[in-house]
Amino acid sequence: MPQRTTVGQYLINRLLELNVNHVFGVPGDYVLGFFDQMVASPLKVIGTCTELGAGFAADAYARVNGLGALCITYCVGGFNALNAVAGAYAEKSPVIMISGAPGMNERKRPLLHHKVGDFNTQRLIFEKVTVAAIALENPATAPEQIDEALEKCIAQKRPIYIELPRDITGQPCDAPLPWRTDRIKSDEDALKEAVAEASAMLRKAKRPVVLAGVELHRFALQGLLVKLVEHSGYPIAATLLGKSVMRENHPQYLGIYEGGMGRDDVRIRVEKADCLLILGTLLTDIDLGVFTAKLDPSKTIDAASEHIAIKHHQYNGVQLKDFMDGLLKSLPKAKAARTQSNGKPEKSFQVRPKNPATVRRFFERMNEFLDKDHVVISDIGDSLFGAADLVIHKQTEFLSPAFYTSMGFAVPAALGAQTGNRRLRPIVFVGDGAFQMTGQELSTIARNGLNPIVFVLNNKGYSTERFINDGPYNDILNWQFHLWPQLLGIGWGCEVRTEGELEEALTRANENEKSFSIVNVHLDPYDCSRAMERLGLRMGKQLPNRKAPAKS
Ligand SMILES: Cc1ncc(C[n+]2csc(CCOP(=O)(O)OP(=O)(O)O)c2C)c(N)n1
Ligand SMILES: [Mg+2]
Repeated sequence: MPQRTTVGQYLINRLLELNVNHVFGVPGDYVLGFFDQMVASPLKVIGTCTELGAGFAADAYARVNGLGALCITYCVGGFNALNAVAGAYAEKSPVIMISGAPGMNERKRPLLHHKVGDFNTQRLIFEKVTVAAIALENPATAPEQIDEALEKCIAQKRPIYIELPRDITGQPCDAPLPWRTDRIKSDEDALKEAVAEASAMLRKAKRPVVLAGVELHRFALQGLLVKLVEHSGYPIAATLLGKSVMRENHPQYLGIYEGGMGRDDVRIRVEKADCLLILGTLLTDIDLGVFTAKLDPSKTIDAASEHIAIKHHQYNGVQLKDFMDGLLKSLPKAKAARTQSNGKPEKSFQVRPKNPATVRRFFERMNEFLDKDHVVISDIGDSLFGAADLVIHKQTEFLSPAFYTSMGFAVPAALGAQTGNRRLRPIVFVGDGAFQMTGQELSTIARNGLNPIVFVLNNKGYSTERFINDGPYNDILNWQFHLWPQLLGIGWGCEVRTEGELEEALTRANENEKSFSIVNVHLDPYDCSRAMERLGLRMGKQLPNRKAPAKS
């Protein structure tokens, strides 16, 4: 006879077995029973201010830890988290979303609170942004449904949705057997042919370059990437979404390639390559510098988890890892790898204490401030564009929603990333607009004794949009961001207007290891990063120079 457990307990056991030790979320009556089961287990429940915050936190936890989870109530909670789950889907982050639901035995009454449409509405909506959306309506089949969904989440690195009616969570079912990880195998013939074609192209090339993307991180292939690059001696660039997939002070590393938005030296090396080996990228419009990139498919090998294309030939059924392993075996070992300049400033930063803080000088200074124990988390806007030129010292230590580009990711992501790895100290770059969306998760950060340093790049509004189309709709209230510690009763904050004040803030924030620090960096609304300026220039746009909005 198989051992017995309950449906909720089965799910909890699987989470723990898969190294998900924390679940972010907000309770509600449809999910309280499952919250009680989680609290009684070794899982730690991290209550957030909003479900959106829980979603971003679970996404960042997944990026750092391999898998992440959130648990929320029906519809009012679920739809609050939808944007974060959609972002995780777009950017391939394996998030497990668990939602409570009305009990099966109460569904005869149609007008139950939180319900919208019929009892399938929430699941059907999540079907579009997950690789499996299941409702555990029958305890007998629940174990199999859970395992199938988890397998898809792990294999495709995309979110899944699990709906748990409140009267099912305590119902008996079979206990889990130990988790089996059967890796999907490549089609041998297709693999052989793909490796042979790619290897012949690369051997002939005089100026080959590797372009690495985010999937190498998601599928834990960074080690293999380093081996391949060091073996072949090829120079390597990364996409913005894949930033830090390889440590950026590696001698073969060129920098971030992002078409016309990126540094010219990197752009020229990538676009002038006579064979470009693209590995694990999504090649989004942002990665392609808003389509200013000029990549020639006839010189390109594009290998990712869902496709392999060599020039115009498509190969099906080839796993990215097997393809990279095959290349490693078939390419000759380089005599010596050429050392690249990776954009790290040679001169050390000279502080000009009285000068007003600017975006460019801020990020130049940050380049020196960053340490190997930091995880850099950028929200979108100039926080992301400016951070693109930072040099990240270790792997996997730059998180941002660089494709889906939802504002509000960074502060909750700091919660998720540091919960996933307590040894990492998050350095958060967030715009004043993005902070106003989810900054209240500082409260959850404070409650959990975390110590990120949050830099609010306060340019008094939606500057990215000012560069596209300016108008009064881009002005927002100038919050006193540095006063959050007073509101919460924990933390340390200050204002920065000059380079001298920034120095002082960096020292104090660094020393404040016990709680979060928040630095309100005042910037001119029309000041911008090099990337934003490069993009403007390449797109032939005149950068706006409107007068600053009235002080509020
Ligand atoms: C959730 C969400 N809403 C709206 C947008 C559209 N949008 C893109 S950039 C931007 C302004 C960002 O402002 P801020 O966070 O202050 O950064 P800045 O551009 O000023 O550096 C907006 C509103 C978005 N990307 N995400
Ligand atoms: Mg702003």
